[in-house]
Amino acid sequence: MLLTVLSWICSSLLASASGGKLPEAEVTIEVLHRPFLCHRKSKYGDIMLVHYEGSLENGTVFHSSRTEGDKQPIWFTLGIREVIKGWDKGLQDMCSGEKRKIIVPPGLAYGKEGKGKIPPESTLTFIIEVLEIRNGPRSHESFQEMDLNDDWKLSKYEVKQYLKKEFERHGYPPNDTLHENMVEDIFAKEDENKDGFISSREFTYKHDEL
Ligand SMILES: *[C@@H]1O[C@H](CO)[C@@H](O)[C@H](O)[C@H]1NC(C)=O
Ligand SMILES: *[C@@H]1O[C@H](CO)[C@@H](O)[C@H](O)[C@H]1NC(C)=O
Ligand SMILES: [Ca+2]
Ligand SMILES: [Ca+2]
Repeated sequence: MLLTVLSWICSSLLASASGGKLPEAEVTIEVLHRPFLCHRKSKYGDIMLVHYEGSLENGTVFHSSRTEGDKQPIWFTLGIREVIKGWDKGLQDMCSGEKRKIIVPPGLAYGKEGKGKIPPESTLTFIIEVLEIRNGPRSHESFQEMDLNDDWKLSKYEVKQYLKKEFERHGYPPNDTLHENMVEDIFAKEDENKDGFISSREFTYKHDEL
């Protein structure tokens, strides 16, 4: 999906933006429903489709994906700070169909600033229902899919083929210039040892942020 391609490109920026560390309060997790069958559990780098409702300490709901906006569930990538830290921490090991209540301290949510309807220093409660879990762009499976010649590294050609395919799948017209620019961007960020390939180690998320 295009979104995941873009989040792949942005992920190293997002991961490095999280700044200094203080001892932090933890997320409280309560499992409200867990399906009998669970084929896989969510892990860092997965993309997840969820419905959620968020409320303040006094019970006021500040957002509900089922009733507000376009009423659609949202996709996000777990573990890359695309969402608040409390979600990255509190939504691991979930099954498709599982429902959780998580209580997130301000330090793992919107902190001192708050955001929109959320006042500064708010502890937030979310009811989150997972509808779908897919391999994210950083998964082992994605790497294997991209590594056309199975040599455990990605060449520029392989990354470009992947972008082309993803854009086509989303109905975008072919644009060689765009894809080449994106490939250059990706290699500038991800090919750390500058050998012209992205190794599986370079490809995998660095998890030390969490
Ligand atoms: C709950 O807190 C929010 C933010 O401080 C406030 O706007 C809202 O009026 C409060 N609701 C109730 C029922 O106290
Ligand atoms: C292709 O992408 C380039 C670079 O992003 C852009 O400038 C150009 O307008 C695009 N061409 C088409 C036909 O969309
Ligand atoms: Ca390869
Ligand atoms: Ca490399």
